[in-house]
Amino acid sequence: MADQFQLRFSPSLANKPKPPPSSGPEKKKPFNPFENPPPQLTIFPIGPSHTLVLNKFAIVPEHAILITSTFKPQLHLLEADDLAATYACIRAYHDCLTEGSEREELFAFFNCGEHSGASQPHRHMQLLPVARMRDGLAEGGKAWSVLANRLVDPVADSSKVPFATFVEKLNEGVQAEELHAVYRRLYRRACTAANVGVGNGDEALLQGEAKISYNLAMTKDVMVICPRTAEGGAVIDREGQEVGMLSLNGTVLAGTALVKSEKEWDALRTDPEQLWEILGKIGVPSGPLSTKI
Ligand code: B4P
Repeated sequence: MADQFQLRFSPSLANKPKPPPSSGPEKKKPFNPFENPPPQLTIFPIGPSHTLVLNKFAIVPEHAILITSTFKPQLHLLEADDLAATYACIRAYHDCLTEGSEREELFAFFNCGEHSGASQPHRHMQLLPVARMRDGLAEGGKAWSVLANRLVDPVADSSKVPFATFVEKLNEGVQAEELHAVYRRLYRRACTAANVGVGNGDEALLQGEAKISYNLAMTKDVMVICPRTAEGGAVIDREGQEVGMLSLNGTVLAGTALVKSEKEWDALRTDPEQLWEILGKIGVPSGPLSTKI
């Protein structure tokens, strides 16, 4: 299974501009890149409530972001229209078949909460073309496939990961209300696994801010939720020195991880087991609760 995990190296991200620390008496409101996205990055509106924009710091080409057209908190539970707009993008990408081309898939992910890899508070879903995630892999990326899709088969070796995931299949043409019902079921099971908010009744669990950190992934065929308890873990080189931190966001549910320094890259490539150990620390241990439907 470890060989089906994809490790990416993006040194340029280490130099990505960071917002200035917000200290001192005149605390400035942090910049929100999704409040008024520039026209060069704006693709088009998706329904009345969402807008598709390009990611300014994309790791793979065509990395798009689906933002709410007016501010909504990233930390709040998703609504039916968030999921419907995401599914509409996934479907449209799949159905758009030009002559001589093959059908292509989108991988959608959402980071929610302090341990999930999230940084922007304005609600947004991220969309990655699966074909672009294969670019550059050996033999056209035949050995790698999207982890979220593999998780529906609980007995397959390729579905085994050291953190709990909750997954349901999606019917073709699934509508907004059904997507929302699937999301709420998966979220409730993730809360149970994380032992958080359970016993307070659905009313408290399914309103307002999420009670857990989690990543959500969606493809044409599945929705997955992974409860998160840590953003990542330290990377250690052969001499036993800590050379950096591996941080994982929702792309972990595609079966990928990203490093930003050569030392981290070398340490993880020479010792792939270490990647597995870090993955074992980011969520709830996989076990009987982590069953699939
Ligand atoms: P968040 O949910 O808030 O956080 P994130 O994905 O972890 O992004 P962040 O920017 O914190 O992470 P990192 O440097 O590690 O998403 C915010 C999104 O908005 C990000 O996609 C960000 O790039 C984008 N954004 C920020 N400012 C913007 C602006 N002014 N205009 C438009 N978009 C803006 O990672 C950088 C990127 O690499 C992220 O997109 C991340 O999703 C991606 N990535 C990480 N692991 C990956 C992997 N294994 N494969 C492919 N891509 C990967």
